[in-house]
Amino acid sequence: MNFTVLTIFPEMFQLFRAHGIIKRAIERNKISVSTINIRDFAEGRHQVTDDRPYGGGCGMVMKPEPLAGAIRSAKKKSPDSITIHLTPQGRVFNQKVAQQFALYDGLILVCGRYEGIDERICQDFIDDEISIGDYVLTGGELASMVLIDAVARLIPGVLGGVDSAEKDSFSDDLLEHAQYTRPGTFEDKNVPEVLLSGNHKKIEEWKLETSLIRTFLKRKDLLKNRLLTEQEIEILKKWCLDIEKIIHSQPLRSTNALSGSQ
Ligand code: 4FL
Repeated sequence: MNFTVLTIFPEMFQLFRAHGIIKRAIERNKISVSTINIRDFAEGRHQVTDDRPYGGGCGMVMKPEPLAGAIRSAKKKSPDSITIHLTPQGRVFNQKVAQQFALYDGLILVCGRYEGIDERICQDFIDDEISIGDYVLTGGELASMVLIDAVARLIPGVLGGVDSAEKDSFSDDLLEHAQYTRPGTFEDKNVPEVLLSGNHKKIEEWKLETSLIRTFLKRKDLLKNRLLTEQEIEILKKWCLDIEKIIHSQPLRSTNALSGSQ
């Protein structure tokens, strides 16, 4: 996968490339992360990349000519890529979108600064618009790093383990189960006994149950979107029964509305 970033701040990507899994993936030729400086395609002694908006208003708009030059140059180098503009107006990025992008040969990521980019670029040069969330940044650079990071780890061979990416939160709409490491006791709190039992069937059941309960408590919206397995339905039914038992063990009280609240 070739990521080509179009930006007026290519230096921002140096640290991103230089660490961890992204660095290793580049070294192993699983991905490339290159930058094109939009300013290199700007004319004149000052190589200006922005200008005042037609119709007035505050802020500056990125000029179309340097962007067009930079996008054409990127497409020449990576012809089977799609061109994505990072913008708050795009569809919101998530794991599903990341999985779709991971299937392409290359992604050309256009990072806007100022108040945005000239509309004619959006219409004629951009294939897709992506937002990483409903907030405004000072530019698209951090958004494109988020996108690259999420997509890169889905490329075969980028992560260590064979199935590390498939087991993620979100890839099946369930949050990860709780995690523990040594020591067995930390500040008077113990690791759950089942994890020390060596009983792999029990451990897998515990992992599924903690995944479900965390998703239920923290992200009910994810559970509603999910086709539950039979085992998951059994776990949820068991909770229902446990809760009903608690309710039914309560002493009877009057149903008279007048005596209720006081
Ligand atoms: C891009 C915000 C993607 C959220 C300013 C320029 C942005 C953004 N997702 N803010 N680009």
